[in-house]
Amino acid sequence: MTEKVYIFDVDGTLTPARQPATKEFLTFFESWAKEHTFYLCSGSDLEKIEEQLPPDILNLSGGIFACMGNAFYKNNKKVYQRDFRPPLGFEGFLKSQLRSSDYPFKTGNHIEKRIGMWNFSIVGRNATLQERKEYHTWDKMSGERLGLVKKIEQTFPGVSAVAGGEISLDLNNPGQDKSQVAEEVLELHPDTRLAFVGDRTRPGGNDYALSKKIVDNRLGVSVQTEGWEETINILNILA
Ligand code: M1P
Repeated sequence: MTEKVYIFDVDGTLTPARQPATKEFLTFFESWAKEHTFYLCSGSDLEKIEEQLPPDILNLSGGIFACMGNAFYKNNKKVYQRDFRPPLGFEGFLKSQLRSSDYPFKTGNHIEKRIGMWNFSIVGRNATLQERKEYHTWDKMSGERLGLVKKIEQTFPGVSAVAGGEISLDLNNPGQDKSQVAEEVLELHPDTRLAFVGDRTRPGGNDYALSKKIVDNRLGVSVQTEGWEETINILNILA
């Protein structure tokens, strides 16, 4: 039988958004991970992934694709990194969007420069869990982030924007998104089928590009999850 290699998004898939994995999930996943080949693929940087998943899980993975696949770590070493080339005037544009936003409450750390991507948040990455929840609710009503995605892509064709998690946008050069992870994993495991699980696999989400690549190119399956509880059910079915 052809080997199956799993790829997991982290926030909203293995853990609650921006929080550590729950005890219940770890109890299940620690034994699952010993019997399967898997990689992690997050919009976050390695530092944040390490806050959310314990070292034994990270060490059992084949590797960690951080920053939308723009940095890859294996055996505690960085294997590669790809850089983001922002167009002229891009940072100024983001700052002007921040000033003109109708959302009144700003917490600081609005443009986080990561390897191969920037993360932009109107409420700011210093938001507490409560502040994050409030912005997320407001954003769902106002459609602010989706409006920003359109504006950015119209003004700067050299930038791709997705409303990744709850409060921010992930920004990168076209193609330097999670879709690049499919090729990287297949290079390490030729002749395998991929099984991707993510919570933002629909258009506009930051798992969409990878999900689409797997489905369009018949590389395996892509499954949408609504959270870590459902991920456990999915893995019990896919096994
Ligand atoms: O992994 C999902 C997303 O998690 C965070 O999003 P937010 O803070 O908006 O909930 C960010 O780290 C983002 O880059 C990432 O894609």
